[in-house]
Amino acid sequence: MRMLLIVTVVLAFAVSASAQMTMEQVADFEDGLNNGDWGWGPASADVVEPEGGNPGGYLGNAFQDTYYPILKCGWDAPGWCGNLAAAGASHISGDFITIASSNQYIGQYYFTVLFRNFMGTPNDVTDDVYVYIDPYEYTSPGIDEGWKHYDFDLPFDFDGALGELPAGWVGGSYYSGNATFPSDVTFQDVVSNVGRIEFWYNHPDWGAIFATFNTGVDNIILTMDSDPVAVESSSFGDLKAMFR
Ligand SMILES: [Ca+2]
Ligand SMILES: [Ca+2]
Repeated sequence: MRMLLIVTVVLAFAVSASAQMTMEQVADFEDGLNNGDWGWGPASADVVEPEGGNPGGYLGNAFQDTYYPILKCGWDAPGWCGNLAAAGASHISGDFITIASSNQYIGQYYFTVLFRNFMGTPNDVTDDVYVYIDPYEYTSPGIDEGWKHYDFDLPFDFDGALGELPAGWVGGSYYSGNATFPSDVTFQDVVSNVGRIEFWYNHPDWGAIFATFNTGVDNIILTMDSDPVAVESSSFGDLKAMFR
């Protein structure tokens, strides 16, 4: 009995110690909640369904007429955006499903996660800078493939020079192109000022045919050391403007 008590105390300590080391931001779409304000758009078609997820509730959108789905969190979504480097973000994962699509080849398209710095102007894409994981390693969930799990490591402690990216990462901007990271920006400039996280069902540098999509997502989990500190998303753009 005494041994059992000791074991219980040690276990309780171990659990509380590990809980202090990492934290997770979770969107599991239970109880009708959408933590992070995720959606594909149009917003009216983004629906938290109570059943059919992996498990339980999930976010679905059965009315997408587009080239390919892109799931986005809300602008500067609390807990998901801001200074993800300082927060020690190390991992993001999620479960995705393609319930139906008129593009039967969607499962052969590449899949990736993209982190965007709005440079202070969410309504103007021409100054945005972004980085994403080399999409050639992952393909999108195909029709009838069911729930597909994705798991991405985030090397957000990478401290590179201007224009430099960690191995396996690609960057882009409006003017340099979707697969050319600008030479006047660092990786840290982007990951320390994330305004939106986006999951792409295609290589960001590729076109696609126009099609219909019915998609779902569940269990988006961002692993960090601490909550991200919200940053004034205009700060980097303003600073830069001062030196132009
Ligand atoms: Ca769920
Ligand atoms: Ca912008």
